Parts: sequence; C-alpha cells; structure tokens
Amino acid sequence: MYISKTFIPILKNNPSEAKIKSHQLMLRVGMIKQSSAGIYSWLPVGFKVMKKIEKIVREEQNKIGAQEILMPTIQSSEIWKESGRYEDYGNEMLRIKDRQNREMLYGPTNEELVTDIFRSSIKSYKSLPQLLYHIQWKFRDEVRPRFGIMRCREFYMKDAYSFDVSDDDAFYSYNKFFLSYLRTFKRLDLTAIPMAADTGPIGGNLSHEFIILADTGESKIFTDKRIFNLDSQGSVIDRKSLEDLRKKYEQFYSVTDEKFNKEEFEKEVSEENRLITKGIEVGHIFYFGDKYSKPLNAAVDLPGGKKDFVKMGSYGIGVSRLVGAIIEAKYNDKEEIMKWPLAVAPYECAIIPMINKRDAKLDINLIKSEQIYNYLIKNNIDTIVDDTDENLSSKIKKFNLIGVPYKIILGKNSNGDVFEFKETGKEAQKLKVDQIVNLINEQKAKSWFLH
Ligand code: 5CA
Repeated sequence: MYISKTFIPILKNNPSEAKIKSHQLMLRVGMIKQSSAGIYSWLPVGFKVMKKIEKIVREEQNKIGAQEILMPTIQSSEIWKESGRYEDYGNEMLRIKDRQNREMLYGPTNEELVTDIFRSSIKSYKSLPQLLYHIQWKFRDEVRPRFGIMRCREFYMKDAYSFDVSDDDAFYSYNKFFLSYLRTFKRLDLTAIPMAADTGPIGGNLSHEFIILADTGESKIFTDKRIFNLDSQGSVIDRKSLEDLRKKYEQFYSVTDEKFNKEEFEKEVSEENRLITKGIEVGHIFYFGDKYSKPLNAAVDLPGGKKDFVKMGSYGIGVSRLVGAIIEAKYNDKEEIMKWPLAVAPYECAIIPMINKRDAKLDINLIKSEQIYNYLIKNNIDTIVDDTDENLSSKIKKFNLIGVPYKIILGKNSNGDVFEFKETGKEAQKLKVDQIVNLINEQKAKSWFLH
C-alpha cells in the first residue's frame, strides 16, 4: 500500500474534544470518525486494527471448542418479555417499532436470542455441552457515552454462551473461557487480571471482569499485587488443570469496587502488597445457571429420564473497546510515539524513502522501496510505503504516531542492499532485506506461540 493512495486523514494537532490518550490518538490518526453521539465509523487504520484483534479473539474461542454463529442485531421484544428483561433493561435498550407496529429492539446482548436458538433444537443431555459465540455489533443507549469508542453506544462485542447439564459441567465451561481470555489478552500483549465482579443486568452470582491497568479506566480495583506475577502457562483444557488455574488466581484478593470490602482487603492483603488503582474492563464472564433457561423453557432430557433446565453462562469481550485499551497501554503521548503489538499493528512495517522532490517518479529510493515492498508482501508482511515528498523526519514522526512497529528508512544510512532498519523503541540497525524479513517473521511467530 502506498500512503498517497490511502485514506488516513491525519490531523496536525490533538483534537481538543478528546480527554484521554486513546481517543486523542484515534481521532488524530483518523482511525475513527464520530457520526453521532457515541456512534462511530471505523476508517481504514482503525478498522484494520479491530479486524486483527477480532481474528485473535476468534482463534482463541475456536481453540476451546466454541463454535461461531452470527445472530442479528435487531431482535424481537417477544423473547425479552419471556425472560422478564424487556422492562428491566430500561432506557439503555434502543426500542424500535417496525411497519406492522411490532416492538423490536437493537440487541444490547444476546442471552435470550441464543437461548431461543438452543431450545428449538437441543433436547437431550447427549448434545451437551454447547459453546456458541458470535462477534456482532451491540447497542446500549449509555447515559454518558464518553472517551470515544471506550464507552460508546454502538460497539463491537464477542459474546459467547455455554449450555451444560449440571453446575459442575457449567463450571468446566466457565473455566475454559477463563483460560481462553487469559490467552487472548496475552496475545494482544496486555496484562488483563481477572477480578471478582458484580453481575449487573446480566445476572447470576459468579462473575469475573478482566481488567487492564490504566489511570483513565472507569473501573476502580482493589488487588493483591502478587496476582500480576501469574500467567496461564502450562494450563490445558482439562477439568482439573482449569480448576487449578482459577484457584491460582482466586487465592489473591482482587475485586472491583462493587465487591470491595475494606475489612476483608486489609485482613487478606499485607500492606506492601495492596494496590488500589483504576483499570479498563476488556472482558466479563458470568455464570447464571437457569436464569434464562427456566423462563424460556430451555430444558433437556437427563440420563435418568427426567428433564431439567440447562445451566448457562455468558462471556463477553469488548472487541472495539480493546482498540482503545491497547492504545492506553502502549501510547507514549508525551513523545507522541505509539507502538502497536505486532499481532494487531495496522501495518507491520513502513518503508520510508527520502525522495528527491524534483524528479520523484524516477527517484532511486522510491524504485528500491517498491522492490522491498513487493518482497515483504510476498513474505506476508503487512507493509506501507510513504511515497510522499515530505522530509524524512516528518515521515518518521507520522509513522511513530500511526504506531507501525518496524521501519525501513531509505536515507543516508542506507547503501546498496543494506538498509537502515528501526524497531520503535530500539536502536537502528543496518540489515539486508532477507535479514529484515527473517527478523519480523520470527517476532510474529513468537507472538503466536506466546502462551
Ligand atoms: N452478555 C454479557 C456477556 S457476553 C455482556 O453483555 N457482558 S458485558 O455487559 O460485560 O459486556 C461485555 C464487554 O463489552 C465488556 O467487558 C466491555 O469490554 C464491552 N462493553 C460493554 N459496554 C460497552 C460500551 N458501552 N462501549 C464499549 N464497550 C463496551
């Protein structure tokens, strides 16, 4: 891709309406454009990042045996009346009437719809467990949409639902998602900590929020610092292994403010290990037994001949919110340098030639750039060439802002077939093109095998 052909509407300065760095950067680089309060269009750079995040989320869902479906955004009010949530959900739900005057709504979540799909086909314990997920837009008419796509009204969510025959089996499903979430966030180069949380309008009594630390986060958290030393390394999809994983995390006090109890905190956590700070909720998992299956009559035959309502859980990841969350974690706004994790970078490598303004078309650096570009693309490296005639330092600044992690700079430090190669935050090196390809592809493989 040549930058002169792209739609990357970069602003000279930070937009004054944005209060937090992710919102500033996303507007500055032209990743999103607000279309009305809390509703955004995703422009090429933002969309590319979101799609790369989505791919990782999907791969990690598939790895635990969850199956992808796609449910509509518009739902009928009927099923919500069956569960009793049509009234309970209040003003956050966007209610619509169709031409027959039927009450419809734009889905804020999908517990009812997926239960309806389940009950129409699954009748026996023999077909369980079922883990279904989709990645779809949601609408919540938030009282105060703010911080750009972090708390907006229309957002992109992965939501999964589990159906089991018993509580024990349902906890096994819950724990599969627990592991899958730790793996997903690790691949996104984020440290997301599971914290005991409130269940709000989804319901149930077992729930964890996955939170990454950020001063600008909206969740207040109380935690034992030692939880940050843990990871999911070595865990496998097996009841015991997953139970142990959850226990390993749950041994440390770690809650959001709705669950906070000062006495417990001070009793369980020694002073030097206490951490009270803020974070961004990037995922949330719930276990709620038969809260929806009972009113919607989703029951299966049990081995002995009796029937029982299935035990359900639901599991959300804020796919669009993650774009902002990664910026909050990785953007150095003082130096205006962003470095996307390689796995989700809008481009993995930028080729930045110094171009002679008078005869740009025949410029040797531009010709070399094209050759390098073709070679990188052939080797599956997502690359962009800056073919404008701006000076080298403003081109470099531009790619620092966009957050492309690797740059090949064709200026005075590149000679013949040896090029100046720079990874953001590291010293520049002089390398041949095949060395560059190997280096980038090795890093990509590493981020794949992180867990
Ligand atoms: N049905 C359950 C799980 S599938 C559910 O809806 N959970 S949730 O309400 O916690 O949302 C899941 C995730 O979506 C949250 O962890 C958060 O990352 C994201 N999210 C929720 N509300 C918003 C919003 N207004 N803007 C952006 N992302 C949001």
